[in-house]
Amino acid sequence: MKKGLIFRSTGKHYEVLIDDVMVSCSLRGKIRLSGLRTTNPIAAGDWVQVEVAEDGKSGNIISIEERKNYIIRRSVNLSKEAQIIASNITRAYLVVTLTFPETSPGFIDRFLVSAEAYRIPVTLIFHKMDQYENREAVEEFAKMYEKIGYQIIYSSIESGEGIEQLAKEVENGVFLFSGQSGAGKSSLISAINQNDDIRIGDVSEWSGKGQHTTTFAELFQMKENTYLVDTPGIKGFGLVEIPREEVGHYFPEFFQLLSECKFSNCMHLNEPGCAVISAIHSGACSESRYNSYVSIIEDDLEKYRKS
Ligand SMILES: Nc1nc2c(ncn2[C@@H]2O[C@H](COP(=O)(O)OP(=O)(O)O)[C@@H](O)[C@H]2O)c(=O)[nH]1
Ligand SMILES: [Mg+2]
Ligand SMILES: [Zn+2]
Repeated sequence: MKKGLIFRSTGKHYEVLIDDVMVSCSLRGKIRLSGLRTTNPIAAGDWVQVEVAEDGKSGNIISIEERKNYIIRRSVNLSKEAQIIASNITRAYLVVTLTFPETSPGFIDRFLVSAEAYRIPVTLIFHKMDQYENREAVEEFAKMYEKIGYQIIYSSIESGEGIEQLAKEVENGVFLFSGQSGAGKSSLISAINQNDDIRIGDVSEWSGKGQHTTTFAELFQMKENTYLVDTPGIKGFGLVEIPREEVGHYFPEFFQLLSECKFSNCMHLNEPGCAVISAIHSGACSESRYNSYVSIIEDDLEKYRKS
């Protein structure tokens, strides 16, 4: 039995890095995971135990090691089925473009809640900075998140801004790049990756097997012990698994105020003496964050509960 790291999958086949060799694996039987209903039992970033065939080129995945964390999203509206995007993430980079294409605050906040729930640190990358005529507007929006405690990077492939910093930061770990389709995830990954051949393994053979690049996340090895995860463009980000009373815990600036609310179990909706609502009124907290909060509770979680 050998331990390996899942690089990519089509849902049926898995490319697993074992002792620096890419082995094409399949999954025999069912792998049971604690009550989690997912469309994919194994995701990029998972560590697995593999029984490797004698020729060393193929293998069977026997078991999966416990995940340190993962990013999950509801795969279809009104469905309880969820998709694990990637697991065992050291830091997530959320690539944000405010206009090309538009990334909505709701999308950003849902991603942040998801990451907070599993304690995955997030950096917001405000990308394609070369394209903005009004840089100040982007910075003003970004500073709202900086104030809450998220790291911010401004970047552009065109001007080179932020690229060197980003390349230096990704060191030792699995670094996820997420964001809306067309935001520039794949471009950023190739820009910071010094390896000429970032795809290890026989890609020509692999790419015939399905649309893995558009459906599933995939790992790239940047250097030893450093992996970058490219994710498929996602249009929406439905939340799962979070009890509605807990959503407020994953908005750090609201959670901080909870002890000042009149009720210790305040949901910050219409309770009297709510410190969060006062903070929204005084401008200390952002209204757009609050709108996302309410929409997650009233929209996502209601749909999830009813399904
Ligand atoms: N102007 C500009 N365009 C960029 C930048 N980065 C990426 N793009 C373009 O944005 C489009 C989408 O990029 P891609 O990396 O495929 O996005 P992904 O869907 O998030 O992987 C492509 O046409 C890129 O050339 C940038 O910094 N500035
Ligand atoms: Mg891409
Ligand atoms: Zn409150």
